[in-house]
Amino acid sequence: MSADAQSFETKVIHAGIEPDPLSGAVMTPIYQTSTYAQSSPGEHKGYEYSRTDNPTRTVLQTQLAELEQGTHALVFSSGLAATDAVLNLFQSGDHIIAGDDLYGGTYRLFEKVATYRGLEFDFIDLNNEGLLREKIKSNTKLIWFETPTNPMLNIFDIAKIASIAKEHGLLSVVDNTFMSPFFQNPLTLGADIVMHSMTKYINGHSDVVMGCLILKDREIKAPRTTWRDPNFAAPRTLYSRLKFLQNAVGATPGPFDCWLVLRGIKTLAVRMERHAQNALRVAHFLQDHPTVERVIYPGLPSHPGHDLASRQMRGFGGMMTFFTKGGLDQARTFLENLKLFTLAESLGGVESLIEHPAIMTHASIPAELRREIGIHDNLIRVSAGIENADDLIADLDQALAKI
Ligand code: P1T
Repeated sequence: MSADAQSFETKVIHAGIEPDPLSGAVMTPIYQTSTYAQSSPGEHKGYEYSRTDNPTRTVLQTQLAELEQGTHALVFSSGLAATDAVLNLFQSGDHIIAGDDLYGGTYRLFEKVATYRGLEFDFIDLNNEGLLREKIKSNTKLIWFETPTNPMLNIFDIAKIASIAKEHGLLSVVDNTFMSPFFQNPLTLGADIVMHSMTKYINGHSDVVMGCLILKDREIKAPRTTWRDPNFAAPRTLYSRLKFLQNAVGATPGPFDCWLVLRGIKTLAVRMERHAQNALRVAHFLQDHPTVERVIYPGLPSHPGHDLASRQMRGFGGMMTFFTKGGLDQARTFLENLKLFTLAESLGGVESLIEHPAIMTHASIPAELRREIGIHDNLIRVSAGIENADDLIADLDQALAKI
């Protein structure tokens, strides 16, 4: 059976995984080495130095490419390092259009670091096609977005945005962290690159920080060259350019972390199913609760993006946000009284996490902009874990009663 014909549940166990050629080990070994012996200068078994390549990392990259239906994947030492590799494709004066709701750290990287390097940004509602077309300028190179977005869970139309990008010769990148490849595959909808914070669902156990880029390789236009060495031929395909950057910049994960993710991926399908089941139960409970003002979960028909989400996603995931009645004091009281949910940044682990975006994950977004996006002081974000849903609801119920 070809790998393409296999179902996702089979791929997470088998895709890219072969018994170790040296020993027959069924589980991928941790090649805990920084360097590799050469028999003569330049003669080696395909590995020279672990920043450049490592066999444990290679297996992980092969598997990720298959899960997202891409041809190539590259892993980085965090989601933000993966994002930065994409930014490094561009140079001063280039313009990027980004969705108007992003993880706070991504916004900070764009606004505080990349802007300093001379890149220009517009953050817009990408569902407003007229506005998107209006913002595309002669120096625009990229459209970057999350869907569902963090933390407001807005849904953007991947196929439509990717086709507008193609029309204008722009790259499109989807941060697919909230869905994982189990529920959504942006490459099949026309996106050029999928980015994941693997710190979240892909690893799934809150014990690794890592990111990746997955793509279908193609020729890209070489950017205006600023290389001092006229003999340096900049890699011409998207993958070779990003692979060059992965090694040249060097934000690569170690082999043990790669192995932990390989282990975590094996349960991705069963975890995602349970995350989504629990999230729907919790969303219904919160929606009916008298101290809750509004729940935002793409799986609820009341979500404005529910129909689009039903078309482009295969499930609704484990993330939701809701507004408590009252303000910061009430939200704080609720969060301080939870016993099972852990108050912590991050998401997508087997354990349920909860957080306050305005003070925690999205604090780096200026207060005025936060309010425009909808990140008010009574907004709470929930990452539903895979525990028993009744236990989760009982915990939320007792803490809401304290408000
Ligand atoms: O934390 P890191 O692995 O560098 O990934 C950054 C990142 C990128 N994209 C999305 C959608 C994310 O949610 C994140 C990280 N987010 C959190 C830590 C959080 O609690 O939202």
